[in-house]
Amino acid sequence: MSNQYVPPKIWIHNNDGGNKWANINRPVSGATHEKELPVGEHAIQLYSLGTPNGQKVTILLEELLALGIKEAEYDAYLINIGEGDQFSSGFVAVNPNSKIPALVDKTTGEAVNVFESASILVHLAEKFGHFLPTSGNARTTTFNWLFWAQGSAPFLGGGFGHFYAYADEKLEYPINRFAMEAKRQLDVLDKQLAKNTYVAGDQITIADMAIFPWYGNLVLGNLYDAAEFLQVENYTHIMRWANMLEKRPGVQRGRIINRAFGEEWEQVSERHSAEDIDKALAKKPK
Ligand SMILES: N[C@@H](CCC(=O)N[C@@H](CS)C(=O)NCC(=O)O)C(=O)O
Repeated sequence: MSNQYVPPKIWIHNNDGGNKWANINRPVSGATHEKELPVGEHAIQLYSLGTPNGQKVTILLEELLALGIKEAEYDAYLINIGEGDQFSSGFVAVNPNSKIPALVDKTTGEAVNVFESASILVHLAEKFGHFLPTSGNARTTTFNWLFWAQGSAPFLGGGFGHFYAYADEKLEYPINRFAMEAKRQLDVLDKQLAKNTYVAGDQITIADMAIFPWYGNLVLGNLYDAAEFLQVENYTHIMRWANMLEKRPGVQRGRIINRAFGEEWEQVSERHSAEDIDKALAKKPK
């Protein structure tokens, strides 16, 4: 017990310890530097990164485009959070919370800033009239699972993923605590998917698009290299659902946009037209 951390009376920010994130995050909000955001030709401008939270939005946009909705065309610009792009004056003006994804929608003429991934999903689903039931139990169920994802995934990402995969020092207490919570969440989702084809029933909704990038990627082995550690193959209903979603062209396209990591072929750092993704997919190894 002698080397145990004893919190000081007053917490002081110290950015010389920890991993790369220690130098980026600060205990205050706001811009660190002046820089405008780039603006493309479409009415929808997305500023994001291909992390699970970013993938939610690009999967929805690509699913909308797959339905033939041309008004969902968009420009997607890379916000490299490892380089501090989320703290530029331009990004902070769109999202004062300095986290991707953020979107500017000018489809109605007047620009509206949209941030928080679930808010973006609801905004786009309502605007285009797809993937969110308009009334009744199906709408409430979709919201139940959408909000479940928003409340649960930070324990998987910021909790389990941070301590298991990112923290330099592997600490037993937080890894145990968050592995237990991650498995509990997987069990909750598995039971829901045992009774339903998609998360909120027999139709795909924005709840699937919010949950797949975290829990689908986790069981498919695309997140934290934790498939064995968490014994994800035991969640057979999530496996079935994740494999089904992974085959959708909208998901395959959406998951590689604004990537600054992963395989070289999948790094579509910016997206301005369907061609940007087509070119990357053509390079995908068979
Ligand atoms: N609740 C937010 C979470 C977004 C979020 O955590 N984004 C991360 C990347 S996945 C981020 O931008 N981190 C940058 C930082 O913390 O400085 C949402 O759903 O949009």
